[in-house]
Amino acid sequence: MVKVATIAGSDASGGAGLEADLKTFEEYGVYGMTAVTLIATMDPDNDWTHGVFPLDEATLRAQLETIFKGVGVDACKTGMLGTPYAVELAAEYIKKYAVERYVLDPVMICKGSNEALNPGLNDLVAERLLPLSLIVTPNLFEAGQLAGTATPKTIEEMKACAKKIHARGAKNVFIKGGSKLEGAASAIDVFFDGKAFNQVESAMIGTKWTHGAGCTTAAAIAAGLALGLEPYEAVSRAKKFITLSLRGSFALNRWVGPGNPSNWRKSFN
Ligand code: PXL
Repeated sequence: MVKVATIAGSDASGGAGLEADLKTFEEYGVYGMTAVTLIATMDPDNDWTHGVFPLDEATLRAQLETIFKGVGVDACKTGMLGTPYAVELAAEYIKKYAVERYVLDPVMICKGSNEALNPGLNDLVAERLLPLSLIVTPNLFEAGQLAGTATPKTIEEMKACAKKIHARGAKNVFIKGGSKLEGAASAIDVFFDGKAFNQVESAMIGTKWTHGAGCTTAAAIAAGLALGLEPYEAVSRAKKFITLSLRGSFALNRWVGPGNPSNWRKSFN
């Protein structure tokens, strides 16, 4: 059985974080394992305000021992890390166990909350984790932050960011969110392997229920890599997977709605 680990936060509402990762791993037919960094909650009495409850360092380390020493992985991804020690521990285990297929989802912001979760942490993530990553998957905002530029507004600016992020050590850069560029007619994401650019394109999906889309995309890429796909193949399959997932998106309540990672099954009916 092919095995994939996610080092990420738990989203109590089930749409993002490690819940989205596990659902995605299941759809890819790979075995999922989780090292929980924090638990994210949302307050229905306070306009769905997010709470973040990190697990302590020893608890995180014990989970990483279980996974990396006790079992072994074919690929792993990181999501919301939340604390400096979670960043350091993720780097330590990825290095110690020489994980080559590592996908860095540089989660900096949650949809529904519009401030960066922990701005001080972003530099540490870039320093420790970018050089270890086979693929990094920023959205437009995160790409600007990692590149040290403004948030890209055009495909050309996305490409310029991708070059800068590659220069900081990521082997492949996949910038998502081309659907949000001004005047975008389709959802164009940018992939850069250090030599050439590829645009990964899908039709625009008119939904505001996109909670967990970033997590699902990165999890799908990690699962594809674990199954032996090359980076660009894993990315283009993940793009198809997230497009189908978003086609099945739905409201959980008046604040939030996720995609549906199992929605690809309908394309065979
Ligand atoms: O979608 C980003 C994200 C990642 N991880 C966790 C989250 C969220 C957003 O809510 O809760 C745990």
